[in-house]
Amino acid sequence: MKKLIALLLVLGCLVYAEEGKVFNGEIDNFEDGNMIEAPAWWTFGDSDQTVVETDIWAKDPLIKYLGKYALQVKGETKSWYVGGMGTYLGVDASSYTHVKLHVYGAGPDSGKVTIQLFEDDNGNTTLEQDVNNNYEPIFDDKFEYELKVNWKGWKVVQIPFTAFKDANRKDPKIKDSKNIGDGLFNPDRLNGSGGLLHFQFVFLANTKSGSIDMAFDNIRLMNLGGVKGVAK
Ligand SMILES: [Ca+2]
Ligand SMILES: [Ca+2]
Ligand SMILES: [Ca+2]
Ligand SMILES: [Ca+2]
Repeated sequence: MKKLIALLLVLGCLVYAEEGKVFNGEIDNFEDGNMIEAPAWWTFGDSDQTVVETDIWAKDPLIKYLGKYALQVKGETKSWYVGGMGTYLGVDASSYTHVKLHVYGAGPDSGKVTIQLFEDDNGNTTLEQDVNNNYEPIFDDKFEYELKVNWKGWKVVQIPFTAFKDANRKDPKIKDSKNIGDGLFNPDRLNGSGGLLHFQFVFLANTKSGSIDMAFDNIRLMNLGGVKGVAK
């Protein structure tokens, strides 16, 4: 009996360790003052991401929602693409309907951010990526939404999952293109699926040769009612 209890305790701890903390929709508010833990973000390209103190925006009406820190993103390009950042989630996002975040723009030419959601379709909690093809997914869906940041100051942005488009599906106009993933936005953790695996930003300039100047805070998933996410 003692052995059985000990075994159950060990199993309980293993399950707890694997589950980690319960996902409540929050992705990052940068209040730990960094972007390398809780969650750890990876970066790519030439965009410059810096966690900054929010007092530089003290006069902004939304300052009270920003806490002490937010993430500033700047950069330059000669060919549209500047860079990006992403993080691993591995969560069941099926009870949420929107991506919600605070976005700072520096005016009409702040740039564009493509928000990417990668979810697991072959039930292995991993996003298999093709290192020879721009790290594109091999088996799992990639959904995208492009946000043009053309305002000045902080703003709340709410994007319904239904506005995201399947970015890796067969396009008859593109030779050799094929359907990757199951074409459904199904970020649940059923049948071994890791659910919503990666959350990623890709930054682009408005003009071929140009710069970006924006900031982000309070990045999260929300359930705002309406249609639950089935993007097409
Ligand atoms: Ca913050
Ligand atoms: Ca996978
Ligand atoms: Ca797809
Ligand atoms: Ca899918």
